[in-house]
Amino acid sequence: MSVRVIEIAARVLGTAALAGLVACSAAPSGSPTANLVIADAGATASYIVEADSTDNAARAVKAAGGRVVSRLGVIDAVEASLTSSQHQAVLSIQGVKQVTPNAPVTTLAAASVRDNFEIGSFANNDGTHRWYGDWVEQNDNNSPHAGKVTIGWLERGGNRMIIGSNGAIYRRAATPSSASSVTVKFNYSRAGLEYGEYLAVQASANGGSTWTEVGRISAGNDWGFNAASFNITAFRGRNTAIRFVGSMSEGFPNDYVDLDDVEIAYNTTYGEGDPVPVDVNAKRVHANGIRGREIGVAVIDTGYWKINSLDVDSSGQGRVAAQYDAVTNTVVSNWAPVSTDTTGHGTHVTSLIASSRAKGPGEYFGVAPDARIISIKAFGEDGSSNYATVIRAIDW
Ligand SMILES: [Ca+2]
Ligand SMILES: [Ca+2]
Ligand SMILES: [Ca+2]
Repeated sequence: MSVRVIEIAARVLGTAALAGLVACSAAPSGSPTANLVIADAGATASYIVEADSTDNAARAVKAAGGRVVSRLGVIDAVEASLTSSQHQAVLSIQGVKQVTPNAPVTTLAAASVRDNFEIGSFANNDGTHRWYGDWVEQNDNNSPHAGKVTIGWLERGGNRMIIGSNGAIYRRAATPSSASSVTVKFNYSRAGLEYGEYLAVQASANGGSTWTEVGRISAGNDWGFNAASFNITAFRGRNTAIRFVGSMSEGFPNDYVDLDDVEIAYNTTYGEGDPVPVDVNAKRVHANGIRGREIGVAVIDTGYWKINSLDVDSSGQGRVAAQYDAVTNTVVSNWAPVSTDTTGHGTHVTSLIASSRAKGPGEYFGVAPDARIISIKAFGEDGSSNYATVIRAIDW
């Protein structure tokens, strides 16, 4: 079974470029005529016509008087130029399964990593995506329950992060290198901050090797919380990090800043089903009950992006067994998927292999919708790596 799946995966990977092309240009719709506006009955528009085979799709287009522009073998379809009446005629031809307007689409979706500090832990995840690692204290005792930095400590009000004196804390998150906007947002409340005392807000594009101040919470006293946000788009990418650094003469209970609902918000082109919103056409494999169950597939590429159709198998069970970052030689997660791929190639390949998005009863977009995924990141933003990293990836 594993050999068959791998063979099919290899065949599919050879057509990845085509699938990507279709993915970027097609907007599948449940109703074939949805989104269709043609003012002039004689005007033509571009469609993707899917049938039970590419030949039959081409025959249907010709029978309706339309023009076949290109063949899309991987999805048993053709790209076609059709008038409104030809479009209607194609829909009525037996064997035609779906006619989709070939319109450009944008799949930008809002996403975030976030911590509401409801639990006294460095590891909380309250956003749509998981942070890349836990909060890390500096100048303190590495405890969320005591010291200059505390999280969710009930004696201090609970459900918030509190920073006093010269306490500092940072956390990393992978943000898409293609994101048009990345923002750090939080609520804050100050106590005892006189002139010259402040909390610095910093960002890093290299995981915390170097920091840049992007904002500052300066002197004041607050009865409630205020909202703050700072643009950190310049620090986007797989190694984005934020840090809060105290500069106060004393700690709690004299000088401190309460922080709550700390969030890095960004937009992503990874919507549900992306980056492979087309069927790889492994229906004969699926019809035989072969879905990759009990098989682990290791993908050595640019990493993983959290998408429901990858996070879970066809029965909704978690199946991302492990993530390893060979570039930094760290285990990123076990059974708790984290976004690490900020370019998309690794996620695209993983989707071709394993997407559990349902096409129809017993049919799935990916080849092996029930396979376990082991995602190994061995290539950086620009697709480059080195011998040692790739060997480390294979070895792991
Ligand atoms: Ca502490
Ligand atoms: Ca809270
Ligand atoms: Ca003070």
